[in-house]
Amino acid sequence: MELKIECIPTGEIIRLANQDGVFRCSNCKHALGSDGIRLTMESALTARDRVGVQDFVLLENFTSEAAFIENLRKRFKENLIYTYIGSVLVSVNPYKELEIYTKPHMERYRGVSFYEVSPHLYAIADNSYRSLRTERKDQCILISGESGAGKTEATKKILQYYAVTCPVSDRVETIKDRLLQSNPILEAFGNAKTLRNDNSSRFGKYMDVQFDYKGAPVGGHILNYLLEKSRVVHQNHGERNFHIFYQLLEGGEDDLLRRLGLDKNAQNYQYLIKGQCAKVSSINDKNDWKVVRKGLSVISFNDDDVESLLSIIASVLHLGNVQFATDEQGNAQVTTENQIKYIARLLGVDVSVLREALIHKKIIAKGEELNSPLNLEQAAYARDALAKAVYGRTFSWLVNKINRSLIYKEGEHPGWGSASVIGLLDIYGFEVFQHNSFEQFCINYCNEKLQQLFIELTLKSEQEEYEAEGIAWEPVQYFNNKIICDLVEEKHKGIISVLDEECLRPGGATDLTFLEKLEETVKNHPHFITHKLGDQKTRKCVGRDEFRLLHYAGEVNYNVTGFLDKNNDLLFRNLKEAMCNTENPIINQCFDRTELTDKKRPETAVTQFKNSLSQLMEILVSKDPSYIRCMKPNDAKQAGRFDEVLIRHQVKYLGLMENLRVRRAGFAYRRKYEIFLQRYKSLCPETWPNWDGRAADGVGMLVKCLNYKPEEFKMGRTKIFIRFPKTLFATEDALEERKQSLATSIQATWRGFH
Ligand code: AD9
Ligand code: MG
Repeated sequence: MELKIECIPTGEIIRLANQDGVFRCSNCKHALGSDGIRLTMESALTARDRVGVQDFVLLENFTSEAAFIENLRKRFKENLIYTYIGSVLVSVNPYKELEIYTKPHMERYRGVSFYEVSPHLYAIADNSYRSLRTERKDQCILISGESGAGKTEATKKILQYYAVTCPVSDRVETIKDRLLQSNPILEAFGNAKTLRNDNSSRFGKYMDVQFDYKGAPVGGHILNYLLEKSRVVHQNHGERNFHIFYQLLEGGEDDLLRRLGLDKNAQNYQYLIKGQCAKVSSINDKNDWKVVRKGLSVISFNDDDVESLLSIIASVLHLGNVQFATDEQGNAQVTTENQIKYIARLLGVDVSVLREALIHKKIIAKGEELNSPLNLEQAAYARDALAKAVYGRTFSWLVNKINRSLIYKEGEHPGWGSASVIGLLDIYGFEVFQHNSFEQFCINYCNEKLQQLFIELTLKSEQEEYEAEGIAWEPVQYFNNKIICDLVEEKHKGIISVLDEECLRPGGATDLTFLEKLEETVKNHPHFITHKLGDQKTRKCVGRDEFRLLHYAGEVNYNVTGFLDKNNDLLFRNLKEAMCNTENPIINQCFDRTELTDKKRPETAVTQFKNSLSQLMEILVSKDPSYIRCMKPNDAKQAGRFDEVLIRHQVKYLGLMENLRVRRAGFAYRRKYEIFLQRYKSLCPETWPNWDGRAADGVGMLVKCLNYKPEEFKMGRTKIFIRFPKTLFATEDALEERKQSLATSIQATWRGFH
């Protein structure tokens, strides 16, 4: 005999098994009545006053933002960080380790219907996996939220869930390891401490996990988006460069550091001290270094690969220390010869070629090559451009190398057809700093696109469900942020077009002329403001070298300084030539000779980004999406602090109220007939203990028994739709009473055994 009892506060089902006359929990094996189990009949639905509702659609006052936030707060205080809006998971970063990611937890969610267990990442992960298996349709999980909200952590936890719960074979073990190990490597090279997050992703990542017909993970592929390269040469106060630099200095063996010409003190490297915070209390660079080294070996890096890779990282540090002085003619000369020697050796290029390339610019005039000397400022620019190019291209190379180690070879095993995939999107969140530049512009534009996709797809799927169930759809009003996406990306008229045009314009184009052009082109746009455009009050808040965008997520002032340079992303020709003649095998693959002969101007950074985003959107719409909306509870990265103002802001910009409104447009609650019947069948003599007929008819019986009024519900093709939460709660309370009497009888039985 097995009994199911729900526990507080999670509403999870404990299975009680009768073993030798004693009722024991089938999870922890404790006997009923002992410390391990509290026999309580309170379920998450009935404990709603204390722990809130686990699905926002069950809020009585669903249009009230205050009620929404109160529900989040109640749950957060009880460490219940996950809540649904229908099938969308809302997550609040707890900033502390919770005991909810253990193997038993994973097991609890495996193959279990979405609503039978409390809200969790694993429920989303499992649901996608089951849809993939049963419907054979590719899935994707879109994780969004602002910087520090928990997107990367969520992605990793989902990956771990698949690694633990999916079927295995020998090859799968290796792939699983590689999928998991790719994370710390990419984080080392692509994450950094920012003011918002100590482990902030400075690149976007979309990862496909491929599953074979048995449901085992057999391969993967990563797409990376726009790495914030400027961080290599500059960091704002309180921020760091990419983790790998500090890891190498802290963790690198003496021998290795000697070969790379490095010492352990981060203070000795110009590129590491701009933000004045080399040490971060929450980060253990030494340990992380070990993890990265292990990871590299798992994704089939041999010793030579590692040496080449670290040589590049070291060369960047040396580049930062290269200095120049002017000669009598005012031309730049290298004054740090030692550094140049190291860099040349580490990058496998000729010393004199490198030295000359750093202080000259090759111009081709009337078919003749001229080597024109650079001044101090230009030389420093060339040096930084080289550092960024070398680092940025190495990062892309690394992603490729990981991808090669994750390739799923069709036909490698007999019976394996083409794999189906679950895509995980973890991209930099919306961010606003005191000073926002080109990078924030790109990041926030990307979030704008994702928000648009979210709105379109959730609305669409809601509408489709109504249609599929044969229930009339009532249109909902919502804010569509397409207007802002257009402002940024529209051909000829959008900000990107204007920026590109200024970048191409020969002579005289500066960041400020870009701003002027922008004012001419997009004036009168309701979401665009400068110190000349917009109403009196707002204008004052925008500097002369700034423009303000009214994003769906909030207002951001962008300073145009550096926009042209960053968008052009120029590397002088002689430096490219020097790099093409390298003996470092990685650099060799990063710089291609065709770049030197190609007459076509390379695409600007923002256009490349725009194109890759539009490809990403195509990938995403071709799959069945699930959503995780992450929030951060405070700006201090502290556990237990729920800052209502901050939360309200995120609720607004994540469009959660809008989302809830769409979801609640007609009906608060809907369930498959089978599930509804299973849960409530004990409340009707006709359906209890077993119903032999169609589930829909059983539910028909049940609602008659429960006295549902016609306006309270509708019967769809496969689901019952209930209009008001109070109807459901009344049913739930009835069930509670019924269980209480059942509990009394169990306890009587239990006492009988003692
Ligand atoms: V960014 O846009 O890349 O700057 P993310 O990715 O949204 O940002 P991240 O996942 O890195 O944020 O989370 C930030 C920090 O919050 C982590 O380093 C953890 O310390 C903390 N965190 C996030 N989620 C959890 C969690 N589920 N449990 C415990 C968490 N701590
Ligand atoms: Mg992240």
